[in-house]
Amino acid sequence: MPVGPMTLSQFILAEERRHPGASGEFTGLITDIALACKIINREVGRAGLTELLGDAGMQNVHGEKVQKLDSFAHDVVHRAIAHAGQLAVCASEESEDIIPASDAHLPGKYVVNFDPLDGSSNICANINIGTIFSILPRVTRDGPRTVEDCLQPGVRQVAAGYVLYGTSTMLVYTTGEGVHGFTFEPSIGEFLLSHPSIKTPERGRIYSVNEGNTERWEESLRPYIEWLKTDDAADGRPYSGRYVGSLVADFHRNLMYGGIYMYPADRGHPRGKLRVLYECSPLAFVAEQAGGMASDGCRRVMEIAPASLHERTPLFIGSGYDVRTCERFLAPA
Ligand code: P6P
Repeated sequence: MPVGPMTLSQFILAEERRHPGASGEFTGLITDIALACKIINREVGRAGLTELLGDAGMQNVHGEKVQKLDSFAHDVVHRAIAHAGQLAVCASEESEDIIPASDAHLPGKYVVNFDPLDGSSNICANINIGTIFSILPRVTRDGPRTVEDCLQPGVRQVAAGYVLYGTSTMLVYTTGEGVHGFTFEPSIGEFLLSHPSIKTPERGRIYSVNEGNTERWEESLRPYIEWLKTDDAADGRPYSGRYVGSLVADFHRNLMYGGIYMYPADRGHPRGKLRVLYECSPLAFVAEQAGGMASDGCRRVMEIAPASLHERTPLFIGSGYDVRTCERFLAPA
């Protein structure tokens, strides 16, 4: 009887065994994040039925006010990662400040920056949304955990990834040794290895950007977008425009097919819209590990050390050829 594909837990344990010094704390943390995403997946899949859209204004069985899906997802992830001692401190898109691990046990050695439910405004249209996570080592020694533990450049990440809630729910992550995709099998409640060693095409034929903002962009971006749309069959252009408006969905499609996702600075978003710590850095780690690139227009996103938790950056991410070409158009003449 074939055993079937490897589960996420089996894969992570096999990875742990390849690192003799591993304490198992990291394994526990990734497993806890996956558990949280299974719970979020269940609620996202039934949101239209259980009034989780917006503030339902009703109480659940515990007498608690039923929360918006974003804060629900935040609570689920925080509860899952903060319970067992691997966590020192975390930061969330849903929390203004850092959330130190409780003093109930010795603080762990890991930091988690996460976006509990990115693109949740799309849930009412049944469009794919996602959870994004970034895991880093604690930098403060003993004593209180501080915001410095969270404010680290992407090159310091020990792991990063996302869960895409959609037609099938997938967990995609990297620890710096390639990118691996797991598809959720609800009948057994497990993420199963379905996409080992994901590599993104060196060049794609898809570009993803909100062209409704064209008039607000810096001048140098428009020639690049026009270049992408020029009919030059010998060079594989025009590219196809694909923009879901849900970062994880757009990123994952381009990761698999090749292409470039852009959220540039514009008059409405002078530093871009997407946040460094829990959107751009983790996806940049995945993109680079899959053979792609992630730039703010002129430098690696992974080298950005944000000065504040919710700092934003312009983001150009995807196939190496496409990101490099975009940078050439954006470079000062
Ligand atoms: P716009 C969702 O709000 C989000 O953060 C990303 O998921 C998405 O890619 C982007 O914003 C869409 O922004 O301004 O194009 O609607």
